[in-house]
Amino acid sequence: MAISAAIFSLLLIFSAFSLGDALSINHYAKTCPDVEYIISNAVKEEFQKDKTVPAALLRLHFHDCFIRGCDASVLLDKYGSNKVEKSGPPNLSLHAFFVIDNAKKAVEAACPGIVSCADILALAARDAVVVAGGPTWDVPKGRKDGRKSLASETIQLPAPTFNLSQLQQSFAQRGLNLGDLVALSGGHSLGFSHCSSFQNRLHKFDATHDIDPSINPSFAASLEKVCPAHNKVKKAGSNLDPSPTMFDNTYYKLILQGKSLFSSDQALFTAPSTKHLVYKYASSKEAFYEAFIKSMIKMSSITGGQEITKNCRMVNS
Ligand code: HEM
Ligand SMILES: *C1O[C@H](CO)[C@@H](O)[C@H](O)[C@H]1NC(C)=O
Ligand SMILES: *[C@@H]1O[C@H](CO)[C@@H](O)[C@H](O)[C@H]1NC(C)=O
Repeated sequence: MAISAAIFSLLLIFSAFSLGDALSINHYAKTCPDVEYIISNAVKEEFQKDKTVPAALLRLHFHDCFIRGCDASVLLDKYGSNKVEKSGPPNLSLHAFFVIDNAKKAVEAACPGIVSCADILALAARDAVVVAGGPTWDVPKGRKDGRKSLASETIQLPAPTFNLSQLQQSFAQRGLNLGDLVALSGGHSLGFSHCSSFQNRLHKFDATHDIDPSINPSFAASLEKVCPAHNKVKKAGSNLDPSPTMFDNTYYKLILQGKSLFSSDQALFTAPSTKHLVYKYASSKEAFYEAFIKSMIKMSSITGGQEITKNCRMVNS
């Protein structure tokens, strides 16, 4: 009885994995051998012009993977009367879409109809980390692109106001654990945030505090200056890290100092198991990089699509 139950659960595990496309590092070795070189050139070219491109690409890949799997649905433009993910509330930076367009054009010229937009985005996110000074790794490939993108589904993304149990649940729904949460949150080593994403910590935080007591007071005061209670400047905000174009482990050091931006960042410091990892990554860039790579591969292997789209902004007709 116990044995058959064990076999049954093993079967379940195997069938769950084989439902997805099997990804492999050599997926395009024969069909598009230069694909990685072409994409990294496209990323480097844009990075020369705009140092904020890596942050946008990394965030785009994360959002892609968290809604319908890494299927490039985040790249689709409005079709029919649907509002697509792109136009949903957590708005994404436009410049990253052009990088993917350029990469796709160059890839199609070399090997038409072979490489999915989801793979291009996964590779571009890796290249983004590399040009920003972070680690490199081999990206498994073979994703397919999805045909559906709905603005209404962007509410499924974790919110910056989430506490640890909400974050844990959001990640668990995608097969990611608390270790992955801590490592992947290190993506906040890059980029910028608008005031609206951390306003909750500065004004009317809870019944007894106007300002989040876990935030460093002088840091709170400096944020308060750019983001006053009735802030009217839509573009106002703060970098996520004092070195927002450089990928490193500063993010974890900021958490130790109460200088991380979001409640969701500070939340990593609220339970012993995640706190332990924050300390570990703050003191060792190598340990962070090793964990980040492992969790990126895990996150970017959540597949979901069906086709190889010709144009990353439109489903095939
Ligand atoms: C753990 C849950 C997460 C939450 C709640 C979260 C939330 C946010 C928010 C609110 C912003 C700022 C948006 C704005 O106001 O403009 C942001 C930016 C960013 N996030 Fe996250 N994020 C999470 C996880 C991740 C992950 C896993 C990655 C990548 C591995 C990532 C990468 C980024 C990057 C690079 C930016 C900066 C984007 C730019 O400057 O263009 N985030 N995130
Ligand atoms: C960004 O999201 C807001 C809703 O929060 C929406 O009104 C706006 O049109 C979006 N911007 C873009 C460029 O889609
Ligand atoms: C996290 O937030 C949820 C929803 O607001 C709440 O039910 C839960 O008690 C909170 N958990 C902790 C540990 O604060």
